[in-house]
Amino acid sequence: MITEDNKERIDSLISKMRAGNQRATGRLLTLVENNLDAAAYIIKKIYEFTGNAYIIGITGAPGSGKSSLINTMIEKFVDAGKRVGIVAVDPTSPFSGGALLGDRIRMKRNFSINDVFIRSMANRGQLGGLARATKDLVKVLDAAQNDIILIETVGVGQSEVEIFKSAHTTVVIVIPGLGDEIQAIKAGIMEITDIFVVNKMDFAGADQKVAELESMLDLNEKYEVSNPDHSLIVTRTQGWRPPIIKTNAITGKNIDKFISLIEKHKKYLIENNQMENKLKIKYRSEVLEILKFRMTQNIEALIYKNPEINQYIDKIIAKEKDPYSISEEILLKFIHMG
Ligand SMILES: Nc1nc2c(ncn2[C@@H]2O[C@H](COP(=O)(O)OP(=O)(O)OP(=O)(O)O)[C@@H](O)[C@H]2O)c(=O)[nH]1
Ligand SMILES: [Mg+2]
Repeated sequence: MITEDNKERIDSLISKMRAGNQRATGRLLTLVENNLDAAAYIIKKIYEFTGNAYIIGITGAPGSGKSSLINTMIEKFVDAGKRVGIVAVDPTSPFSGGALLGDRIRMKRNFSINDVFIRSMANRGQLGGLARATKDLVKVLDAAQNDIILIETVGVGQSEVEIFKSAHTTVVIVIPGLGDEIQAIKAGIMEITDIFVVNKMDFAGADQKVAELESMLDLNEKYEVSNPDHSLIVTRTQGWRPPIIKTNAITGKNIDKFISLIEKHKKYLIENNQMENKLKIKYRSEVLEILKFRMTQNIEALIYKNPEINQYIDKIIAKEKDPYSISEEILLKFIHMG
């Protein structure tokens, strides 16, 4: 629940954010990340202002150079007169020790706070899930009039797939060496990638990595998704063969080419009327997630807080009824799906 006072405070933060105040944006992001009631209130208020940013998801194994690549991308975008927002999702992997990714996006230049806004998320325990929080943060940055939003995540697990449903272009970074890595994540990779980056091209084996990826793409003839409307897991673009680009995120080599691939992909989405498809996939799953979360909350409240439930549980203990029958009775009596 949010009080009227808090609503007023949030309304004023939204006005300030819309006028370009980045501190207000930061406070709204914190609310959206940590407080589900506030998130619902804020998203309802700002939704009409979203839909203008171009959203780019970037993933890859720990240490593959995601933050470094983002760093060079920021420079290019800012030089082109764009405002850039970044959401970095921190891995819980014990190898990373829980450090904040945002801190590791070492800026080579000092950008004006008006041009670049970075938010890192330190844990995966957000209410309603990590993907929910990430997607809502992206909406706030979108309404804050950023032209480009970059999302950094690690790996290609379920949360990442969910997050990348929000992205227009999804970039997967691999590095030379580690031949088995592609084998292991092949399935997940094929379902989300729009562009492959072979970063650390200065390392031995970059061309071999490109060849490996090309042959993986050759094997996968199906760039078509059979039923995109109902797709739960596939976020990549239909009919689009993901291009592969070698980069050096430190020297900036090939970054211009990489960015023009993103532009090419964007053009493809627009020319093939796939923007709307993306939105369908995105919002169907967002609504599903919100409903699942709300229903779970309601059911938990029923089971743990409603004393009437005791008599049902007692019947199970007394062996009068089994848990399945009791669940069906509870469903009929208390839960109205209509
Ligand atoms: N030689 C070389 N080193 C690179 C390149 N790109 C990144 N690095 C280095 O690789 C290390 C990891 O880079 P990050 O950008 O932090 O990688 P990341 O994928 O963001 O890492 P996590 O956020 O920890 O998963 C750093 O020491 C970078 O300087 C590259 O193209 N060539
Ligand atoms: Mg990083």
